[in-house]
Amino acid sequence: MKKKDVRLVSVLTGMMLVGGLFAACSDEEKEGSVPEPEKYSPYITQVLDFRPAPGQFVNGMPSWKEGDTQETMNQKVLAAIGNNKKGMISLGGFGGYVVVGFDHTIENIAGKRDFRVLGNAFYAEANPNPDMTRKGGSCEPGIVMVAYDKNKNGKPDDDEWYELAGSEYNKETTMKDYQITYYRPDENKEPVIDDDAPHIADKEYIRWTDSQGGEGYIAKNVFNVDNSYFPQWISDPNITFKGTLLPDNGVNEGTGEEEYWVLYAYDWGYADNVPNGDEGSTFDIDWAIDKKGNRVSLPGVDFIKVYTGVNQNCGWLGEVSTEVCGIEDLHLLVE
Ligand SMILES: [Ca+2]
Ligand SMILES: [Ca+2]
Ligand SMILES: [Ca+2]
Repeated sequence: MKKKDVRLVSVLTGMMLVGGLFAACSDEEKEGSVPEPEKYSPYITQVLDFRPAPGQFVNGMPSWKEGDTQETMNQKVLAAIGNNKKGMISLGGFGGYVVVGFDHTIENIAGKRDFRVLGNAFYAEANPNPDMTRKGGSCEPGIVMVAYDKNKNGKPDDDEWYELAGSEYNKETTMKDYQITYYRPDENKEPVIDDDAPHIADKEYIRWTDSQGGEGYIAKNVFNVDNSYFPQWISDPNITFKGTLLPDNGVNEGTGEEEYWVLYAYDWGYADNVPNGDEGSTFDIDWAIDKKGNRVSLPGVDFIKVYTGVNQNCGWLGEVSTEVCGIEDLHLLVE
């Protein structure tokens, strides 16, 4: 009962939000003749970098074509998720990231959430595990980092980045300064089939090693066999990512031979972790912490980075990969 109530409330809240947005749009249209244009855009206006980790939707969202470079891929990402387009990009496995910017500084207003990160997370209607109280479905949490352009050079410098510490930040199950390296695959190699996993086309497709002495593979699944899972505009033989590693959030709740993956949401503070209408998709710049874990007080942010925070392969679903559909400055949107 309680769980249903909570869900109902969140659905209603979502509907109210959507309703509010529509109302705002029509109000603006009505006032079209009044010369009071918005000074700044509430949406992403620039994409500075896009470096997904290997994954089944890499080279597809956005689509890579022969001749594309980092610069043209950045433009494609902007065309997809910038300026309120609400398309979608996939960041691939752990560490894969996008860095975006705005035409103004998103203000940090005290006591208020400041921006929303749109993803494609949703809650499952059913769960074979009747005892589960956590919300889950397709939740693929990404870490959010922010940069305030303190030296006003129009760029996010290394010492200007801060992580937003979400609900898992201080837990022992979360690993700081985790590092992973993915190795470019030989696309013509003999696939390694798993007789017990009919949905896997190559279980040893893209190898990775990590800073903990671990190793594994991004598997190729039968649903996405035609595209390479390794970002094709990057010519390096391997790519390395570093960041905060969240614990695995996918659980196979299936009984018997049937796989039934539920990807659970974390409590708060992650991208692509809860549905876009939920308050949990909004962020407070006051959650920023420095590399030592100390709170920092930022007047606002000029750049935002989102990266996949989990390194997990979920059977036929494939790797957990954060998707991003847009970012909104909440203070510039009419409430
Ligand atoms: Ca704030
Ligand atoms: Ca700067
Ligand atoms: Ca997702």
